[in-house]
Amino acid sequence: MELKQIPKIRYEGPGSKNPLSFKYYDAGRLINGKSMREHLKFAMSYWHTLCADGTDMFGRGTMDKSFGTAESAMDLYKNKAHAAFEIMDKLDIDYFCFHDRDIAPEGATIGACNENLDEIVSLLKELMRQYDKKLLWGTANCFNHPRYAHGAATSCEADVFAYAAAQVKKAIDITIELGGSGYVFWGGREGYETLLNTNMELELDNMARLLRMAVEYARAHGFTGDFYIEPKPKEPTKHQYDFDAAAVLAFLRKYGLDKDFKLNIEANHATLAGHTFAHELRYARINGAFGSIDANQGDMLLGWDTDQFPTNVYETALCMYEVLKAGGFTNGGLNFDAKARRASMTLEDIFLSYIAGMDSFALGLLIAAKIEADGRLDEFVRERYASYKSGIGLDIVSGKATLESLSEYALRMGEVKPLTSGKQEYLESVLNQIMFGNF
Ligand code: XUL
Ligand code: CO
Repeated sequence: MELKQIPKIRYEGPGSKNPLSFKYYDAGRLINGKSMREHLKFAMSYWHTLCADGTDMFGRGTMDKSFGTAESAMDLYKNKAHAAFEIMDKLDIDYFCFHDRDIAPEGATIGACNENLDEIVSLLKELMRQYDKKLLWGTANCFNHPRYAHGAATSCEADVFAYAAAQVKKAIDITIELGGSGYVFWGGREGYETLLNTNMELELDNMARLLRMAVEYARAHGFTGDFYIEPKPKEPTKHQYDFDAAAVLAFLRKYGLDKDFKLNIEANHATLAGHTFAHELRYARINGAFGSIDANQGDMLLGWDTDQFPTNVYETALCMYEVLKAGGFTNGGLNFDAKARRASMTLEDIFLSYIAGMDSFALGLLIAAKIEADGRLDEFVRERYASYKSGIGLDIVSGKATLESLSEYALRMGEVKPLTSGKQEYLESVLNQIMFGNF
């Protein structure tokens, strides 16, 4: 099947058996007064959708991502650009995200890379206008090329740091040029394999230096969007510095960068760090750092970043619950940092995968709104901490209590036993009831 043969994907409802239709994602449907489109802010990842061809550690590509014939590398990337917008148009996805090296071929020098980028960026700008699409965020790929073997900002070689800085500058320029509402730093190879050869202190200081330079440059050149760090604990390096939301926030605070950065939370990165997706979102939210989401899922039986399209509705529901609690997205959105499996190799599979992901998030949103409307979970949590609303609890949270006053209070009390049940099983069954309702 060729791209032009794929129809526009439309909402047909849960009863439809047409694979090329949405069963739950109904863009205009209002949830709490806001359309599904506005709540979910779906974005297409350029790298997985237009570039990844199924290559893995044990085998070559299985997918044809050339999107037509091409005489030159530039023609190939122009084909990809046209295909990108046709895919977004057919899926009714409003946003996209890219790395500099996804959209244009590398040149022999950074100057040549930049020239290639300029040509493609003007094409993207035209296509964005024509199709009415927006850039959610841009980023620089400072991890693929062999020069980044020791990292980019954390490389032991200053020339590599300089090269990465040049790449980041250009990626910021094109993000601004295309009106992007965000700029992401995922720490590619910013980590280490062994402390035996690593000056961790210098590497972390340097990583902060590059981020500071990026913020200063972008703000001076009119970038008003959000900067994000995307935590990930491992892969490609054994120990990535941006391990998880907590580690990233501590890093940002140490270097005084916390006002400039929010977090881009990825589901599969959360689980690699030994957390749930919702944990990372909650951690970001309560620290005022919730920014954007890389929507995907991992495989609990595999220990790496499988970047699967999200279909686990428990996960999408608890994710959207956090998004609703955060008051929704501002500059961020739901970027499908996800790829079809190597054996799902047809062009149609791209669409089936996105439909699966978008429908799973539409369900997640519907369920999250139901959880809020039902109120039992919120009420349970409120009640669970009710002891802090009055008496000694209120003294503790208001700052009135001291170690001495609490000691006097405890001496008067005698033995203390827990009075309340955590009721985990009950709450899980409430969630099931909300999710599945009547059959
Ligand atoms: C890698 C990953 C990246 C970032 C952008 O695991 O998630 O694609 O999202 O660099
Ligand atoms: Co990602």
